[in-house]
Amino acid sequence: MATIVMKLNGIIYTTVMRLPYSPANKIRVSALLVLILAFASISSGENTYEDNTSEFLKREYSLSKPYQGLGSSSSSHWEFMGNTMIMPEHIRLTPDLQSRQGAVWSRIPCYIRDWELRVQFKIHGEGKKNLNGDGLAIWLTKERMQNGQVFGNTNFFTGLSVFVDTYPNDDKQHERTFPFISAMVGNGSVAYDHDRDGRFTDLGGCAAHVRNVEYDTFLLIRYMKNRLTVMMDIEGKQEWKDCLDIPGVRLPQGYYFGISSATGDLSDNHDLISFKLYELTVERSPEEDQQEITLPSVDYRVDPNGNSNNKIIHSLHFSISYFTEKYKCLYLTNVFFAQFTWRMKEGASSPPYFSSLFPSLCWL
Ligand SMILES: *[C@@H]1O[C@H](CO)[C@@H](O)[C@H](O)[C@H]1NC(C)=O
Ligand SMILES: *[C@@H]1O[C@H](CO)[C@@H](O)[C@H](O)[C@H]1NC(C)=O
Ligand SMILES: [Ca+2]
Repeated sequence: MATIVMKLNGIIYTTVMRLPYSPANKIRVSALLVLILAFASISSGENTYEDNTSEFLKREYSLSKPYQGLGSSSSSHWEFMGNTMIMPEHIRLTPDLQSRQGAVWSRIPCYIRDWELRVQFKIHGEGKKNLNGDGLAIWLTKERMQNGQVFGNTNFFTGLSVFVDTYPNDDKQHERTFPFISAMVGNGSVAYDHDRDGRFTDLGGCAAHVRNVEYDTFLLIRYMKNRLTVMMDIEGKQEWKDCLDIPGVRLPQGYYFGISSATGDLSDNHDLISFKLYELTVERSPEEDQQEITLPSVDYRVDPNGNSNNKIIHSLHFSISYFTEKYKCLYLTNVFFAQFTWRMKEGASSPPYFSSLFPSLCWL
């Protein structure tokens, strides 16, 4: 791919040299450059994950039909609590009744550094849209088997959670459509604010139409090289759609996986169908291997009150810097983005060929 890009760049270079300056020529050159960028991102998108990553299902951290590893004996890998009911086809965390809570928790602390979790779940009930609640949460935390106000788990938790929030508690804000998937990293001293749907502490998220749908709904959570990615397959198309992608998420080892759910005045059936953890094998440098993390944290969090333009710029920045990191031109891209951000702030429209030039140069 790099050679193709190099060749294309060569063609452009000669074309630019030969063509007399005119607006039409300028457009042609811009179009070519945009094409190169498209090429570059397609190939890098494949490479980042497929190249040197192999995955293995870890049975001790997984749960699937007929849920044999789940029980109260200490030899079982999973434990359940609250109103949880184990059925042949699913684990019902809560029935479609008011004020119920249920959860299942792994008994084994997890020391896998890079992993991917695929959860199949089903949320369904009698209530009309927005007259149902509250949703479910997937956890990797220091605490386990506790009751509480955060989707059936304790508040001030320490670790990672991914919420599938089906009820808009904070109805003053209309910028979110529910159900809404979001993620949070807690360090034990930060509260999840249920009345505000956690928007002051979340790392972002996406709307996800997962309730009362006839097809299977899946969530994918990947934690690889301190990068948290959440994707979903909820439209019956057997393909993952992006929801959230955050670098610089630091999680300690030895935490517990779990999934919990709660209903309040409003309710739903919250069913877990399968929970599958895959270990990802990732190459690391010796320095990366030595990093010891003691408290969960996130290097960078987008300000929820910031305007959406900034959010787009930041997520663009992160994806591009991730791709280019591999090719050692992070610095160039950062300079370019500083300029780009500045231009956007000033209200100037950035010429498209300019924005595509830098990332494609990085590929040479
Ligand atoms: C993948 O990793 C293996 C060792 O883990 C190494 O020998 C191989 O060269 C790597 N392949 C690529 C394409 O980086
Ligand atoms: C926990 O996170 C909050 C918010 O990011 C921060 O203000 C606080 O200092 C952190 N606590 C510790 C013990 O690091
Ligand atoms: Ca809510």
